[in-house]
Amino acid sequence: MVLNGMAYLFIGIGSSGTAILNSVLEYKEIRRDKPIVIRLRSDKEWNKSRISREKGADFAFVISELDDGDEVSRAAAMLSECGIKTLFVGVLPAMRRQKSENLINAFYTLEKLKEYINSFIIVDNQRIAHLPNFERYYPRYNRYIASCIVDILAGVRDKTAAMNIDRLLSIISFSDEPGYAALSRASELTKGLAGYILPFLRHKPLDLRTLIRVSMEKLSIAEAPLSSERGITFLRVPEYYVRGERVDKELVEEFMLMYTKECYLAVCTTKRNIAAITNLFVYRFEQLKRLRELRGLAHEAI
Ligand SMILES: Nc1nc2c(ncn2[C@@H]2O[C@H](COP(=O)(O)OP(=O)(O)OP(=O)(O)O)[C@@H](O)[C@H]2O)c(=O)[nH]1
Ligand SMILES: [Mg+2]
Repeated sequence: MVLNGMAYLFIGIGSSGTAILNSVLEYKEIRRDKPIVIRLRSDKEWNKSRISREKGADFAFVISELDDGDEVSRAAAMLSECGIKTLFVGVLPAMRRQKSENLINAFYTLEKLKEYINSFIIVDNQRIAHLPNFERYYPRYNRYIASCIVDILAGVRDKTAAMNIDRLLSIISFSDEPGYAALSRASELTKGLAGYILPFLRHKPLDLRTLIRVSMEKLSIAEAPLSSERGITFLRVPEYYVRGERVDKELVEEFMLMYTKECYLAVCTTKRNIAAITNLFVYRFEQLKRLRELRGLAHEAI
């Protein structure tokens, strides 16, 4: 179970949670961690004993639907009973072509989970709802979210990145209310095609400004304000840049402070010729129109 010194559970709930989890598991670096994988599908196979046996886990990564809160509430209660820290990703239904019952349930699920969880990473399907037949884009959206999760885990795993699970969880939650976080990511090749064929060609200089700007266009919450309470940036680059001190951390911080009041940076390496920036922007409930809208629907229905 412990391979890179990090033992964790991966729990996917509902067809969205399971699909995103499967996309994450396509990455070899994740499979190498040998996480314990539990999929709770709509057939409601409940695997209580399995969670309770995993007391040695450093943390659990739960990716779940929110439309139907029973399963996820039980999982969260069980994890909290076992004292396992939980990093939670919840899929918010789009407004379009969804029964209002599902939207209202999503609000109540978030409320119910507050008892056990104090930070939510939100994957908002409304973000892709403008596309024709947007359901067809789920696989691509899932892969995008998976790439964010993989890079966050890389930052948590890397001992030199100054980020670990406790620090991450505390940054994304507030003392007086849960934090609601959006994901965003942008990447670029650090070598052109010629660099692949001729491996001795050097990596290009990093264009961190462009990476940050592009990533800001891809927040996982619809209509999220461009200014958040806190932000964590995970920067993943080939070792060449880290070794030669070619990463301008101050520039990243300066740029991030345009979008967030407090910012944290974790730099780690990748074996691929890719530079990627993954951000977690943390908001309070009232700052997010999408959450206020769901609450409005829930209150109207009473
Ligand atoms: N992002 C994303 N959303 C999905 C995916 N599959 C379903 N959804 C949507 O996510 C929300 C959460 O629902 P889920 O319970 O995961 O999916 P579901 O279609 O209700 O399926 P079951 O409950 O498992 O029968 C719903 O609004 C679904 O339309 C997916 O692969 N990716
Ligand atoms: Mg469902």
